[in-house]
Amino acid sequence: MRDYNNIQNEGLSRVDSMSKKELFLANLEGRWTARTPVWMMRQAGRYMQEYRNVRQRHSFEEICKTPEIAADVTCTPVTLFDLDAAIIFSDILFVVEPFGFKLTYEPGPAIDPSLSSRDQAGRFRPYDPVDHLSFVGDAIVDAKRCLGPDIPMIGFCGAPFTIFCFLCGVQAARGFFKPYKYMMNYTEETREILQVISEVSLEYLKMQADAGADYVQLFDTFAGELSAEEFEIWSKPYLDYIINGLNESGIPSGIFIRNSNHLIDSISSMNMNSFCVDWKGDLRSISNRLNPKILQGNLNPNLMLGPKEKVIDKTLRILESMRDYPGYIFNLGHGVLPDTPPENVRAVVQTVHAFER
Ligand code: 1CP
Repeated sequence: MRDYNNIQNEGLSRVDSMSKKELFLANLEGRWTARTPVWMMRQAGRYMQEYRNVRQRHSFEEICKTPEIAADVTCTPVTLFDLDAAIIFSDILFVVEPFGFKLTYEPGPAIDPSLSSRDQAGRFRPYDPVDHLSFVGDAIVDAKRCLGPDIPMIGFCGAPFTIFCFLCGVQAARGFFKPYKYMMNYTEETREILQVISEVSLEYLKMQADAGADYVQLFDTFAGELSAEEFEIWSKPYLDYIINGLNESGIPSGIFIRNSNHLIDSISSMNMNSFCVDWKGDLRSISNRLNPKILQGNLNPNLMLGPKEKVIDKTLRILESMRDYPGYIFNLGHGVLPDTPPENVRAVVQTVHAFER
């Protein structure tokens, strides 16, 4: 058996002759490939010294809104760790600013004012993302220029329900009574708000695809707070709206939901290309329930805080369980944590690359 603890930069071409983009897109189409592509949610961030250096000179907002800097931060982990896809460096919450909400990062996001009264629903009018969020498209163009045509680029936005939670004042995944209070008391207004966010989000993702995103991911991080029945009311119709629009434009898409185990049946009936699974469920048994959906996931990001050997062991067990599955992209079950040793990120990538299916 190969010694996975001693892999020294084995070249990709040795394992598979497809380019990274071909490999990524083949899996998104549900094709089996000899090698598994790998990227990580929050692959650029505070766990990297290179990112912390940039953060000493610039605020988070400055990085995201200055295309050259955002592009540079996007490319650094891809080249440093040999990842198989880039995800544009940005955040899900910039969409709220054109609705007239003040957004600050400390470093977690805070939105002012919070959404709490019925009349605030009047603020939500569709706007053109090209007029307000073009810095994201420009960053994609710049990052593609630096990475070249063979690296797939991932665009993203927040799902309407998750954006709504932040608008109502959910912070650090606490305070879910706030969106419930608004939804239950101002049901019609909530529907209108979610619909406007959906329309803007669809245009925003199309803009990212026009700029060069090869795949777009919707982050519905907080949808797992909903019961399966509530998910059908407050999240799924709006995800469906966006996914159907993307499908009409031929843009490959995927969804991430944290704590999604109880939602798998609902998710099975949706039309996105891929589903990104959190770390709590067993990927293979979820794949049986979701078949033939393309899966991404699901290494527990908390394990990445431990010794490299344990990280490699769990990575190999996930890869083994998905060995014969057509359409699988390795990822974590949530974002890379700030305390993660970069060597562990490198070890995961090298282990996935060396694993012949
Ligand atoms: O420099 C800093 O300290 C800022 C920390 C930071 C970073 C690095 C924030 C603030 N956002 C980001 C980047 C980011 N956010 C990316 C970058 C691309 C990559 O993956 O490399 C992405 C995809 C996001 C998406 C995002 N932002 C989500 C969905 C994914 C997830 O993590 O669940 C969410 C929920 C946010 C909100 C947000 N922005 C920042 C923080 C710390 C948070 C989470 C706050 C919370 O959960 O309450």
